[in-house]
Amino acid sequence: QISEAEVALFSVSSYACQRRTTLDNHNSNLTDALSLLAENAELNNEDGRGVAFRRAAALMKALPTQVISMSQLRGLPCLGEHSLRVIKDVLENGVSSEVESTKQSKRYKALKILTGIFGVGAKTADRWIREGIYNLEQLRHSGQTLNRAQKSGLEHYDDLNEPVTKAEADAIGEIVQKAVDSVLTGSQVALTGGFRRGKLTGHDVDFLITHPEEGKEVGLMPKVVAWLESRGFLLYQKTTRNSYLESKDGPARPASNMDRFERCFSIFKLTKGKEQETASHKIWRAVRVDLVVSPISQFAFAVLGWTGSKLFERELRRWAGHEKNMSLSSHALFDNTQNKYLRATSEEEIFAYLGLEYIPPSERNA
Ligand code: 8DG
Ligand code: MN
Ligand code: MN
Repeated sequence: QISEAEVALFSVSSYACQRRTTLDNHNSNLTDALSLLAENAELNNEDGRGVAFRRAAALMKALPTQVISMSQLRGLPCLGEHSLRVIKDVLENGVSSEVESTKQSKRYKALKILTGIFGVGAKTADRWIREGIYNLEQLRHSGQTLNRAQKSGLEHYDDLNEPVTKAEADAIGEIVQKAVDSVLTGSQVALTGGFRRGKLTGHDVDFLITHPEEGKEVGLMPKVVAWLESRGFLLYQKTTRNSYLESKDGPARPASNMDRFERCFSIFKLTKGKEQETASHKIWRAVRVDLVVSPISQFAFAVLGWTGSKLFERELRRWAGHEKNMSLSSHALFDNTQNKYLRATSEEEIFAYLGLEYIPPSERNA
């Protein structure tokens, strides 16, 4: 038994963007439980609950040591009544009964399977479940009309649910660099998303493309896609054009958290190395890849916005709005007090404008 005096107390900032969150997590038993409940809330379109559990999980990820007693959590932010109940259950019983029953539930299992299909979100999955569809077999025989993304997602289901390795991300990076070099010399490709934060695996690979001369990047995406397509690298792609200039709600205040860059959601056909060849003798695998093109003037904001984690980004925007009266997006930072845009050419400058200590990508794993 540990006495009160021996218990280490933590002091942690309340915004995830004020904290350094590396990949080594001393409380994965607790964060796994909270993350599962967050995921379940999101799958049920309960966004408020989802964010509350995400914030609680992120706080636990940032703690420097393993939590062994509830008393250590006194005074910590971000832990609501419900999250504390889950944590207490895990500390006392090794598991959370709510997590266990969620995992076992027919609805959660079906939501996981169905949203595991690229192109299927929580709303579609819910509709299918209400029609009695709980798995891929039932979906295939249901006669449901699938869109192009969903058809492709179903076709490559196993590959797309297999984590992407860093080696695969690098191999795809080389292909993307080659495509970009071929269509516009001087273009730059940056790896963003989880791999930029140092993750060893991911659900996709995210790239940001720009050109040092403003305006040269216009129309780049269709050319890159055509290059990749003609060489058989794409199993699926959907390009959406840049809608930033036409937007009426102001560049730093997009109508949703979707940005307006020219972007391409794709599925790459990646040829496997000899060592990765499997018993199936399939010599390639499908990999989800996101490509985004940004003008150089917005590049720092785009890199910051696409590096994640999702919660870190959400917290940055909340910090900007609530604490600084600024609006941050992947395009720009607007100061509502001075009524002007704040220009930046690096992530460091953006953190400085926000009055935050610079947090490198490897410490944004909130
Ligand atoms: P993972 O793929 O390994 O699972 O993790 P990740 O790389 O962190 O997640 P992601 O889903 O690929 O998202 C990467 C970052 O991109 C994340 O910070 C959120 C951001 N992002 C989207 N969609 C959009 C969008 O439409 N606009 C902006 N600005 N950012 C987006 O995923
Ligand atoms: Mn990613
Ligand atoms: Mn992505």
